Amino acid sequence: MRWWREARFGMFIHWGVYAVPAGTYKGQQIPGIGEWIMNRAKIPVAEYRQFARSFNPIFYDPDAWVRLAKEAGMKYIIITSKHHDGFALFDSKASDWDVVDATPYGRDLLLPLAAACRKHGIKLGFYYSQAQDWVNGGSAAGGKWDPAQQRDMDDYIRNVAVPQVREILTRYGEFPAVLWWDTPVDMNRERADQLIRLLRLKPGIIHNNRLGGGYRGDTETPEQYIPATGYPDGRDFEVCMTMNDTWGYKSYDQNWKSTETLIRNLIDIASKGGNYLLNVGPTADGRIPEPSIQRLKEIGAWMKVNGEA
Ligand code: FUL
Repeated sequence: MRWWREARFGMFIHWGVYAVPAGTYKGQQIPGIGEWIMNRAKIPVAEYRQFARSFNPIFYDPDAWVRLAKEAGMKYIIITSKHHDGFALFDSKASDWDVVDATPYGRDLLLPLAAACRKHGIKLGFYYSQAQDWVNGGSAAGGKWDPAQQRDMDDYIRNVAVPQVREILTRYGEFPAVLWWDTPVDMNRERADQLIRLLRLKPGIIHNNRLGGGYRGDTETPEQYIPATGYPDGRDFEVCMTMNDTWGYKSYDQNWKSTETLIRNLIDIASKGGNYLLNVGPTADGRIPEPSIQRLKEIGAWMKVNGEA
């Protein structure tokens, strides 16, 4: 845990096909977090898949993203290799619902990010939604809404989640340094065991407390709030937080926290021994929203004066 404890500050990246509708479906602004739009608006699988045709991140500049993080004083990046909508940012052999098979862009998005992180000395971790998968037959919070989702969950775990986690653990050199599980809906010991076993492929990998099946993982993950104190037994913790009110890009969410608030949060969390994982939600054409860039640059300027060299 040494590098992670010293890191204190990381960048969360929520990026996927949900950046195409960007919060609006059939002319309606859908309430809630943007990456949940498929679930919130009950969009049928076939229809949601069509969004991938417009996912074409031609402005994607992973080197610039990593420099932005580094200049803000961040020491690591966690990116959504696959979120609840099941869309993989890598070339998966276990599903055609990925950036290579389903989008005009057609290239693995994680490979150049791993290369940029390596070059700049930033650690890279992967978020992977192991339980919820609304396209490949995983679980769905609140129930399923399309007959196309009726695949058996054990079949999904065995034939999608397990091979995909193996893929992301073995293709990116020394990365991922972190496996960030999420929302253990319908996870049990047997399902979790199949996934945890794979972590042997990456000795020293850090994983969080969201796998399910009774596993506690290495880190606590308070979401959108800062705990009043540190955790009992000195459990490591990482506060994840949005800069506005969504993780995945929403075109009309302009409820940005001030830079001052973000810096105070970082200080508060660090004073309690935790890490701050601050989110950006890039657009479907591959840009980090300007208000996020501005804030990260301002944090960087503060870091230069007040941070560790
Ligand atoms: C939650 C997810 O459901 C959100 O979409 C987001 O990824 C957040 C960090 O974790 O539980």
